[in-house]
Amino acid sequence: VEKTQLLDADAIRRALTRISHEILERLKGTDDLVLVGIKTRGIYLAQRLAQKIRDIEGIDVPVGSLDITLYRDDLIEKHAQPFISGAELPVSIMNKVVVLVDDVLYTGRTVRAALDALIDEGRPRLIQLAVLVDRGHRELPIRADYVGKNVPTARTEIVEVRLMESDQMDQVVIFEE
Ligand code: 3GP
Ligand code: 5GP
Ligand code: MG
Repeated sequence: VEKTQLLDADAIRRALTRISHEILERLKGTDDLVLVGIKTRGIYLAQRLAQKIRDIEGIDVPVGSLDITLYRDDLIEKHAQPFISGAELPVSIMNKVVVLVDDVLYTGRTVRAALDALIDEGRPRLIQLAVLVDRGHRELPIRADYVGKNVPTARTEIVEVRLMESDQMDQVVIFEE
């Protein structure tokens, strides 16, 4: 299949730098901030945002993770039911400001499950969402507060996010199944 590059390593780095500045500007600093990455690549992106915030502000922001599994074997099947299969939160999120981080936002069902999990863990004061790619096709009233790149897609397309931590390179490509 033919793959088209949406973001190269520099573009990913710049998008994450911009998002880290946007987070600091919108939240007026790092007070009560906790970053929570969603399963594999969202966790790596949350860790990178924390590193950038450390570079900019000299402050260590806690990074947690949520493992959300989809009740489906076909990745592009509709009406998937995500469920939380694990959570690691290094600090209490009660009254905290949580920025959820995922690589791709699609139907919004995973984020909805993540919101459930966070609210179960202790009521945060504010929850925001940061994603590297918003590919559209929401099935729930969910939007991202911070977006690396908006990419209009067909449902039949697949966005592949490759990150050094798991894929030996930084790149986002799109292709038709
Ligand atoms: P990631 O979140 O670490 O990138 O769910 C496991 C992996 O499968 C995810 O890993 C994601 O890349 C991919 N994935 C999950 N759901 C979808 C989907 O609806 N479409 C596509 N293209 N990939 C998906
Ligand atoms: P949702 O449909 O719930 O928004 O997305 C389901 C999960 O699969 C999320 O973790 C999301 O990051 C991931 N996902 C959805 N579509 C894609 C895609 O096209 N590419 C990649 N890499 N991940 C996707
Ligand atoms: Mg993801």
